Amino acid sequence: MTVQGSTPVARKKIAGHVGFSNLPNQIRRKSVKDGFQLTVMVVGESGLGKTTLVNTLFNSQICAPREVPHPAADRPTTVAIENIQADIEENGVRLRLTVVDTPGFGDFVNNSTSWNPILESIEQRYEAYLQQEHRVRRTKLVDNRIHACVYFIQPTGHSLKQIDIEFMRRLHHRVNLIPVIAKADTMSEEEILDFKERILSDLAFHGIQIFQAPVYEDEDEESIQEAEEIARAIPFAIVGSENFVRTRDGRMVRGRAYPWGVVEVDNPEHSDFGLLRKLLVRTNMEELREHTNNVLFEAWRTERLLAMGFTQDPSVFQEVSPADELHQQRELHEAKLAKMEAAMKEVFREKVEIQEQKLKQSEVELYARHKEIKDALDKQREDLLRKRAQLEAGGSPDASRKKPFNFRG
Ligand SMILES: Nc1nc2c(ncn2[C@@H]2O[C@H](COP(=O)(O)OP(=O)(O)OP(=O)(O)O)[C@@H](O)[C@H]2O)c(=O)[nH]1
Ligand SMILES: [Mg+2]
Repeated sequence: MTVQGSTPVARKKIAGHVGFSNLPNQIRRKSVKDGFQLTVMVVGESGLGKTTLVNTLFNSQICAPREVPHPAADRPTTVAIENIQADIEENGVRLRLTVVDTPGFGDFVNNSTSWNPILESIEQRYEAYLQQEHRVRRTKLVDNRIHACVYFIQPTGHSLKQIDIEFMRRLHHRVNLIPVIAKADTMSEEEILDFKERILSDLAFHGIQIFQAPVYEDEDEESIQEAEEIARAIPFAIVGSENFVRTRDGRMVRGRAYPWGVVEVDNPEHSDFGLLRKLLVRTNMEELREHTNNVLFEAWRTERLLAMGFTQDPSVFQEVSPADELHQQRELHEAKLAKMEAAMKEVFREKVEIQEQKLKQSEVELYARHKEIKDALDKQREDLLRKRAQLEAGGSPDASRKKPFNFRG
């Protein structure tokens, strides 16, 4: 059965019970309709076992069986970035798992730009998602973004190599980084523990952030234990194998046979492979998806829009409580009322002033008229008084000319 480019449904449990059908109900209900979808990328130096891990993850039955090459023949190397996809179904719940296999670097003398195709691929996927978001009809978004990047570290037992540091420094703010120690079967248990510590301190020293598997205290005992186990084991010590071998006690297991015994892929005592698989498809699947969408993609989008000359108004993202909004609206309304009142008062004052002016004017006119009449009356009175005085003085020169009172003729 081949999977490259196609999406066969493997209606079998991969290496026993994976457990995504046991996810909390709330998450399940949300995802059950369309199924879960997760995209994982494997990155690292050439020959560290990326392709082998992908095949181990999907189980050899899902992937195309590889021809066993002659020991003298060249090892097959991955030449292009390729998707391997499978729908896994468990108790009626679907998981569409896509693993992106990348060609290893380290083959070239100059590795300084070897991260470019990887970064480009990650950003192109963001770009494709952004374009869909910008469409008017956004009913069905196809999410091909990388939710997790499994980074392979050579089992040197020393510290991280310069190329690892350079690579992870460029990747960590674009993708959830999950560092793994490749071919852990080549190291002893103590060496692995020691190497894990050294890797973590190197990463911290260089400020490289890897995916932090959270432990939620309010979950049941078993889940907390599992989450703690996963968080403690990072960077995972990985053993991959597509082959089944017979153990000394006669079991057929996926593993690697050595003269001294068999290293079993699915045995937690031998390899952290099981924990890596649990982290990806069960315990932290939702966190990987959420962190990719809410943090990494958002940061990329902001950088992208800024580069295009858009600035974002941060106030549009501020949450407004309805009470605050009501309060603000009331204040605005009150300010508007006060302004209207002030304008009305002004109009009123102007009208009053005009009326007062008019009144004053007519008062002046009235006074002038009053004075005129008074003057005329005063004059008349004076005349009369003068005439009376003349009459009283008698013998007035014109008194004889005055007609008697009852003169009729
Ligand atoms: N000892 C050991 N060998 C492994 C392991 N995984 C893979 N190998 C062997 O390492 C060789 C390279 O494995 P690949 O999976 O082709 O490596 P790759 O990382 O895909 O390499 P490129 O495609 O060139 O980047 C093969 O011979 C595998 O059998 C492992 O966990 N332990
Ligand atoms: Mg490969």
